[in-house]
Amino acid sequence: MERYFQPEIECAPREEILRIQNEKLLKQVRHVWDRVPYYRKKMEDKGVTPEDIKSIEDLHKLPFLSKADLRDAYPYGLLGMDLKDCVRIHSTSGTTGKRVVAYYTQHDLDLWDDCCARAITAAGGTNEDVCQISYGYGLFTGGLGLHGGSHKVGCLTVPTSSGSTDRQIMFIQDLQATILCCTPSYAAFLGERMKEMGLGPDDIPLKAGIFGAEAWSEEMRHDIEATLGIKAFDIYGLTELSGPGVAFECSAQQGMHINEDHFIAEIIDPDTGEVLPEDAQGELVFTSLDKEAFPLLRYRTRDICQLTREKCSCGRTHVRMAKPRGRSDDMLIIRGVNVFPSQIETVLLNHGYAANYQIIVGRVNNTDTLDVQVEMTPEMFTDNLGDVEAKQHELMDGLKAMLGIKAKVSLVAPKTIPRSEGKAVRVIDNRKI
Ligand code: DLL
Repeated sequence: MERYFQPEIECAPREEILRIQNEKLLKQVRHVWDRVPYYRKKMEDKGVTPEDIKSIEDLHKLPFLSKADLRDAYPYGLLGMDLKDCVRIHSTSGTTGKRVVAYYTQHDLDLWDDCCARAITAAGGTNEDVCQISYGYGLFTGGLGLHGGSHKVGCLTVPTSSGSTDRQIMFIQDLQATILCCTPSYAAFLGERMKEMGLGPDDIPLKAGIFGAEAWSEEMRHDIEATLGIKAFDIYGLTELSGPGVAFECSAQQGMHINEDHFIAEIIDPDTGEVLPEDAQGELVFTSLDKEAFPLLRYRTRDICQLTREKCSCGRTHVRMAKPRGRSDDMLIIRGVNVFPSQIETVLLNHGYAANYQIIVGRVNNTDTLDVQVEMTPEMFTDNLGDVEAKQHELMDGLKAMLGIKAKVSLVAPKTIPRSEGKAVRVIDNRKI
């Protein structure tokens, strides 16, 4: 039986969702106009005032906000409240530039917790569950976000944070954890470590996992589900919009429901900014509807995906987003061809490899090179050079068919590629150095 945390809103008729969105949008725009001079100036430059925004039909009139704006306005430039009314900050890791800092009032935290509670409930969580949070705690939003949601659901919350893998497994067993929250790459690593310890899915009580914060393929989902003996649910979010829980998967596992009473989603052409039909593939843009401290209108996520409004068997009525295939900034352009790391992952997992790989991009004589280092699993490990070469050629053919360009494949021994406790580092682009 499908469970909902807030059924009246999660399953509300479309007209009701639209009514809520229209009402909240007007207030949010007014709040930003009154309290955020940085964005007000953008509106003025575009010749738009709050009076021009009468419903979500007028959304397209508002200017976009980009990560560059957030960096520009760092640290306080986009604050929508007095600092004395804020109670928390979180921050992105800043791997692709200066950190972005997000602010929260108590009201913002409360709504964020609701979003995460919806996700945990959709994964089957109740107050009977023991929920182990193995996302990093701290400035990263994963740990404290799911933590707040778990409290709201009434789960017994185990705040292990990431790392100390053997201890994580001990807690899962000793405390009888039924729900695990972490990045998919860390879930895969936990499974790998369990195997080494001689533990199988029947040795642990887990029944569900809530995995997100990075792109992961369907093939990886199947692997994790089999190794841990669970149903694995995807969860999406970004620091700028609060953190995890902007969208989450239900039992249908056919895309993630976007919490439309808190966020409006649009799909745009990343090159021209033109609004595309929702079911077209493009860049996801979000407008927050009820944030106080860090309201963002038309924020460009750089995540590439598409939306569907097809009826979902779970009964929820909120629009669903497909798994993002990665950020537009993750997309590699190799010899003029667009390559997403997730495409490479799909080929590797389809050929029986685990998601332990690294993509190394370089440039030799003005030509891009693509080298995929893939770990052999312990079962397939061999030092017979002929066998290794045959396996490499098989993968090279698979990659050529998927990407349309040639990649070099180097098979390496098990456990030589570094494991990640948080978001995995898949790409090393030496062209940028
Ligand atoms: O990763 C928030 C989060 C924590 C989401 C825990 C889910 C679970 P950031 O560090 O700001 O926030 O990174 C946000 O990560 O724009 C996407 O590119 C990517 N991302 C997040 N969730 C998914 C997902 C957190 N389920 C950026 N699938 C986003 C694919 C994801 N990519």
